[in-house]
Amino acid sequence: ERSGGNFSYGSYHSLEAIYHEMDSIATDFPELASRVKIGETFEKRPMYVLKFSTGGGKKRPAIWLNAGIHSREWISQATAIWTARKIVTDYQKDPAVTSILEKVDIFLLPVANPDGYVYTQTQNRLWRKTRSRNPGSRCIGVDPNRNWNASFGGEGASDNPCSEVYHGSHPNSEVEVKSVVDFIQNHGHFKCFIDLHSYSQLLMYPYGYTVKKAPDAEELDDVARSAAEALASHSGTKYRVGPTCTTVYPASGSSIDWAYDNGIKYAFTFELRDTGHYGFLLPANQIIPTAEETWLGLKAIMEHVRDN
Ligand code: ING
Ligand code: ZN
Repeated sequence: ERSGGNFSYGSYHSLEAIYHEMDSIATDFPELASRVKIGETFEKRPMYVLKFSTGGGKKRPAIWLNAGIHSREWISQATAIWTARKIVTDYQKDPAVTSILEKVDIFLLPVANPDGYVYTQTQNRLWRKTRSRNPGSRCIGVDPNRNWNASFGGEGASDNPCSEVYHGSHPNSEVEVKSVVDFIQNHGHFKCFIDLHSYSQLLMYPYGYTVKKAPDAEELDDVARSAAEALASHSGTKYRVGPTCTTVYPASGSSIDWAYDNGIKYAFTFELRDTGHYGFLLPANQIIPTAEETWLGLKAIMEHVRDN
């Protein structure tokens, strides 16, 4: 079972500690979990995903769980690593987890923006973007949730490198985004992409780049509503549900719009706790309650993916 067991899930951790815990999970459950390097960041840090799979050779349909694309949204990375431990401990105990993993593989990227995450821990707690250099500007970084090839450069993104929503020089200019895109495209069987952000308590689906309804909007709305209901059943936390564009604001070049337009129908973004009292600075004593309730929402989505 657990070898180390000294990682405290109710605390925020350094990148190094999160990477070490990912390694421990893979070591504790070698037949279920493995740590895979998918690339390197601008500052040459490794990017690691945890792969959960019960199937041998043949490629199963897969679910991508993305977290921490915006570095300051610490509840996202913390929820993701808790979720990793939850998956391995509940496999063969929770029939839902067991049946999901009989049919699909899960890939979890807990820190999608490692350079930014380190920067929030050492220099500026509220840093959102990557840490890449922008030629011709003194400002640093690109918004990695405006950098995907989905109506790139459209509404809700900025061409000013000093903006918090700077889209970058071209789609996938950020190596952190490109690494995920390449991995997903090379794999070829992803049918679900979930991105964890904070804050606002929202569960959204495409589109962000247009007010046009996605072809699958009705199904996605149904799935999101049942996920939000499952989430609320834990302790009453209320989520609003809807398409990104009209639920928060227009935003082009986002991860879930790219996923959806590239054949990954079940594309969702969670905006986790809270609604603004603490905002990005959510106290650590809310990590486990947030992760527990979010897990119920994630499971509802993954069960739908399993069956469809
Ligand atoms: N919010 C998201 C952002 O990237 C979002 C909202 C979700 C936009 C999905 C586009 C697609 O701005 C936060 N808090 O980052
Ligand atoms: Zn975000």
